[in-house]
Amino acid sequence: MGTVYRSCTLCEAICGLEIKVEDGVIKGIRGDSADVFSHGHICPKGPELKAIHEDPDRLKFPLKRVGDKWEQVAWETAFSEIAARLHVIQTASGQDSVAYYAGNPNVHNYGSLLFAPRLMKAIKTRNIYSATSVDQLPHHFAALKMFGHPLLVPVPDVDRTDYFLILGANPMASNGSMMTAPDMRGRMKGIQKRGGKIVVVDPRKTETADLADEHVFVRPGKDVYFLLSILHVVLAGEKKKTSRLESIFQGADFVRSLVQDYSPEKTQAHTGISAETTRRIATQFAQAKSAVAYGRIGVSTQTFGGLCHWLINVLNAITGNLDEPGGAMFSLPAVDTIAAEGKRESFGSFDSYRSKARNLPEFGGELPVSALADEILFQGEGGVRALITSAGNPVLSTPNGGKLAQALESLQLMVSIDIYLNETTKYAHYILPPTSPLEHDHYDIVFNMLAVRNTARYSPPVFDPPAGTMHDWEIFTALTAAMEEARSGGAKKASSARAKIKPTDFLDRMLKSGPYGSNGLNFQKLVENPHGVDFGPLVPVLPARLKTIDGQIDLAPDLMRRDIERAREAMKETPAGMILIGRRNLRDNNSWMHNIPRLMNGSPRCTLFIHPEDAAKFGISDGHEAIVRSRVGEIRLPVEIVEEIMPGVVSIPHGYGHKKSGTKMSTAQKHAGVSINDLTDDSSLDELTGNAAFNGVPVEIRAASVS
Ligand SMILES: Nc1nc2c(c(=O)[nH]1)N[C@H]1C(S)=C(S)[C@@H](COP(=O)(O)OP(=O)(O)OC[C@H]3O[C@@H](n4cnc5c(=O)[nH]c(N)nc54)[C@H](O)[C@@H]3O)O[C@H]1N2
Ligand SMILES: Nc1nc2c(c(=O)[nH]1)N[C@H]1C(S)=C(S)[C@@H](COP(=O)(O)OP(=O)(O)OC[C@H]3O[C@@H](n4cnc5c(=O)[nH]c(N)nc54)[C@H](O)[C@@H]3O)O[C@H]1N2
Ligand code: SF4
Ligand SMILES: [Mo]
Repeated sequence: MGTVYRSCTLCEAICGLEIKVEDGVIKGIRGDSADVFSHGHICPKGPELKAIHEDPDRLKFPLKRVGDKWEQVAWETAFSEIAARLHVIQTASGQDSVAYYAGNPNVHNYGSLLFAPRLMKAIKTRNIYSATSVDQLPHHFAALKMFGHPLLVPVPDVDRTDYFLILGANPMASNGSMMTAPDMRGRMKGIQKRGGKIVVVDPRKTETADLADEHVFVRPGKDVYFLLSILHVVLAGEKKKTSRLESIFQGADFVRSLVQDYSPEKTQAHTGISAETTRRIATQFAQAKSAVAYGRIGVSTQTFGGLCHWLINVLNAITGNLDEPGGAMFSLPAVDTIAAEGKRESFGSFDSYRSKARNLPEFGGELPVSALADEILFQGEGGVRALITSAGNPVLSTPNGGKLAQALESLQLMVSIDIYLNETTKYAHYILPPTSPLEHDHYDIVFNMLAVRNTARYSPPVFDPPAGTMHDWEIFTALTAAMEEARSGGAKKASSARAKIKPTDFLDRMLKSGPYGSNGLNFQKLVENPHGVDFGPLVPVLPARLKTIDGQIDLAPDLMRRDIERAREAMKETPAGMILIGRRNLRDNNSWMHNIPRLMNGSPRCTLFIHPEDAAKFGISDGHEAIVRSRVGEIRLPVEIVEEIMPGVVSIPHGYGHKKSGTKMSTAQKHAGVSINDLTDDSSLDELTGNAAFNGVPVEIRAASVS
């Protein structure tokens, strides 16, 4: 019997786990009460790492599709065949004819993060995509333009704030995002115990809104006008405090004159939020001892995502809450990739090239994944002919997934690095399955960067990898070497070219050169502290940590100044009929955990939430099915009539639609549901950042005939 302490890699909360193992079998997984950050908190998904590990449907060896059959293939054969074909395709159709898509679990896997870039470099393509452009791209965009680095993303200091304004986030379901904070329920209760206040702005009265002091319905996609009006009131009234950083703010005059046009009286018809409510929230925010505005998926994945995150940062800054305790702060992570980059002219690129078919701008070396289907379908020079996916399920997770699925069928070669045969990987010619999450080690590079407290923790593997299996990072290394060999016409031997370096070698180096290295932090120190090392609450880090060339904070970047005109124009549009938004459930994890029986019991979750007034209007009764149609598609699903959704709005969770046959997962097949992304529109983007606009999709609803 042994006990392994490690952190959970399923979501951003990085909870500490205590895993009991006997004779090579997991006997129990529970929260690690000694974890310096999560103190024993977990959610129902954490213990299911055992079920993922033991899932008979999880792939264990490489597969090759021959006709419509899957055959087992040796790793070395797969690598050399793939590399040879990629080389032929690139020789015939150019380097950019090979595309790469990285899905969400990559950021929960430090081996992938450290070794995937080597493969990118070997492939030398501009057609790189990831889940970033269906998720948090607007945060990075605002961070780059305002603070000079895409990763300088402020996080709400929830443990000290007196006023927490939440827009479009539901941490009670998601466990927090771009805000690593295990036990958000406890932390939110802490705010209220201190006498603080929580206000939630959301078109649905969510589980988080239920916990808050106030919930305000907002029309989907109209937050930008609410934020402008909040700033209107704040800048016209008295503020409790001014910012310590005011002397390095640029563009404050632009903001001041801009928001004059957006009185709450003028925007209330657009937002659905009364002028009186907006005025009260603005005044409370400005008068609070400390306050922080925080926005997530609801305001990131909509047509004004970039503007929303810019205005949220501006609000925190001008009320004196940027880089101050209780406000929007920056982490100082033990592995500090931002500081490690040193000084140079520009961090992160934008619009240095564009996608071939859609002419959409690159950000940070990536193109918007909403463009991927069109780039594959593009027949001219520069079209995508081959695709590598890693830990991604874009058929279910990107807008107009049905169109993408069709496009995938036309690829000359598709390779998927994935643990399952699913709605996306079924189109691959080769599936390369890595080891299970419990068979490799981990250090959270990404989420410590977004954490509400500075801590560090190393996760050792629970099991040795079975013979003949490979970790994600080893697959990247092997593919990289195979590509180099194919390019050199065999002169450079793949096996000898393989790097001997392991993720832990990087980790030790990064910890030593990080902010706590001089105090003795290194890999060994983390191994000796299995429950983590605590460096305390967040500390002010500006202006030192800024990466802007002039050392200033730009409150009104040029691109935002220009994009605000788009929002102004949109005020003239007549409101559409019914509007579709998304939602998450605590027991889901995007598209890929529906094969876990214990997470799937209870009533079906892939349902349409509709307000009683609307249900009556469309003649839909509870338990019946509705047909939902958008510009791009139509789906049919069961209805739940609920008061918690705003009239005029309907909601469907994403990640379902497992009947897209050819997949193996038996439990997921039973709870198949339908895909909201057969309705979301690949042509509807945040035009500023290129991020997908999942929220605010115009739809038509009708009752399905009862059979
Ligand atoms: N309508 C709508 N669509 C959305 C969203 C929404 O709110 N609404 N949210 C968006 C967001 S925020 C995100 S992040 C994306 C997610 O988009 P994706 O990342 O494309 O989708 P996931 O469902 O996370 O798929 C993860 C894949 O990784 C595989 N996998 C799991 N663990 C590992 C591993 O350790 N190694 C490897 N190699 N593979 C692994 C799984 O089998 C699965 O195929 O979805 C987006 N889509
Ligand atoms: N259980 C579970 N946890 C997860 C995931 C999961 O799939 N399941 N996915 C993980 C991932 S990849 C991510 S990125 C995070 C996301 O973390 P969150 O952003 O906290 O997740 P959501 O529950 O999608 O919350 C988005 C909220 O925005 C609201 N909303 C929709 N449209 C609008 C709008 O126009 N304006 C406003 N103000 N609100 C709007 C929705 O009603 C919803 O309540 O969750 C992570 N954690
Ligand atoms: S909250 Fe997230 S990190 Fe914590 S146990 Fe649940 S899935 Fe894992
Ligand atoms: Mo995400």
